[in-house]
Amino acid sequence: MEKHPLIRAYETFIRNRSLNKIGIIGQPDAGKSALINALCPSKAHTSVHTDATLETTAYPFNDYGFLVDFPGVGTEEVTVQKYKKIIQNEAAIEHYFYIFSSKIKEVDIEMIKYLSKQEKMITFIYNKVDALIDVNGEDDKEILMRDKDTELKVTLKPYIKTPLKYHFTSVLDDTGIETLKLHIESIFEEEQKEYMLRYNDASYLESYLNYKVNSSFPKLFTPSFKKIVLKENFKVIERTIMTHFKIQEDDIMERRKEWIDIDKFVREFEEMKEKDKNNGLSQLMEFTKIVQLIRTSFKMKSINPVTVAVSSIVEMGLNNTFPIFQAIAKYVEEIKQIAREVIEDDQKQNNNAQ
Ligand SMILES: Nc1nc2c(ncn2[C@@H]2O[C@H](COP(=O)(O)OP(=O)(O)OP(=O)(O)O)[C@@H](O)[C@H]2O)c(=O)[nH]1
Ligand SMILES: [Mg+2]
Repeated sequence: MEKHPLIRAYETFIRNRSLNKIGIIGQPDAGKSALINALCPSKAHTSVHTDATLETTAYPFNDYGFLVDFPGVGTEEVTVQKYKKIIQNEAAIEHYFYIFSSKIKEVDIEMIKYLSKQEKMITFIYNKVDALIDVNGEDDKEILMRDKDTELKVTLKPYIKTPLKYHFTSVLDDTGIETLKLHIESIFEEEQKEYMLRYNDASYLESYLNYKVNSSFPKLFTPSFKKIVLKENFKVIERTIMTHFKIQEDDIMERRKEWIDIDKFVREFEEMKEKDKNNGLSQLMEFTKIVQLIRTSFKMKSINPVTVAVSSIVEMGLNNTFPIFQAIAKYVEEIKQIAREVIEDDQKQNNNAQ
């Protein structure tokens, strides 16, 4: 069955808030980009030094996870200070792969200390293991790899609590690539669970719906709003709000068994006002009340856009606009409630399917 457009929009909202990225960081020329090429279906830029990676780029690993290519640590182009900024900008990345292909340097230690202080998880990878050769011509891979692990332990033990062990890889002869893929999949699987938790979390749903209410304001109070109000052409407003929330006619009919009408709300609020006539509002009072109503209904922090929108209407000499604004606010509330029900139904279905 085709997914409801509202459900798809909500999924994107949740996905954009998930942390399913792994940062690929490490020594210059260590083969970070080459590893990404070996792991991801799309291609990263590998270098012959001239096109070294200088910014971060995210490459999709699968449907819900990205590998992010970082520049090499300790080059003239990117200072350590600049590097820390790049990491700060990528605050959503919680997991880093630190790629080595030679001796551990001071800058590596500084960056690793920094990452660990930011509470990032780090996996240590030693790439180009095919080229691992001892200065004495010693060629026993097992011994050379053990020595590398020892260097890692001894150097980083003061700063890192997690077990210090390299994952050895070679892009050239495919060593360790498949197991690295499995490792990445297991990290993203955790993320997928997190995603489901967030998807079903009432507070995420609330913040999504509030965001929709909030962002509907500029769509409603456009220059043509005056004309619409003058002609009492409320169908246009209904359409705008429904489209904005991605609510379809069927959603309303199935859940309410009748059409929701701004027109009807206006009449209701007018009647209420009529009964209240004795404490008759002055035009200024009405203006203030409208501004207040819009601010609270649309959760507007700044009063400016509201006053601009409202004053242009009141300037038209339109008295008695308060019921119209009340009716629109009520309509937005109703559509928001239907959107909530559509998403909650999907959450229930997901839970039953599990
Ligand atoms: N022998 C060998 N060479 C490799 C391996 N992986 C990458 N290379 C080579 O190393 C060079 C650098 O690779 P890149 O992937 O550009 O390295 P990088 O870490 O992204 O480099 P920067 O972005 O400049 O920091 C290229 O010439 C690759 O072909 C490997 O496993 N073994
Ligand atoms: Mg690179």
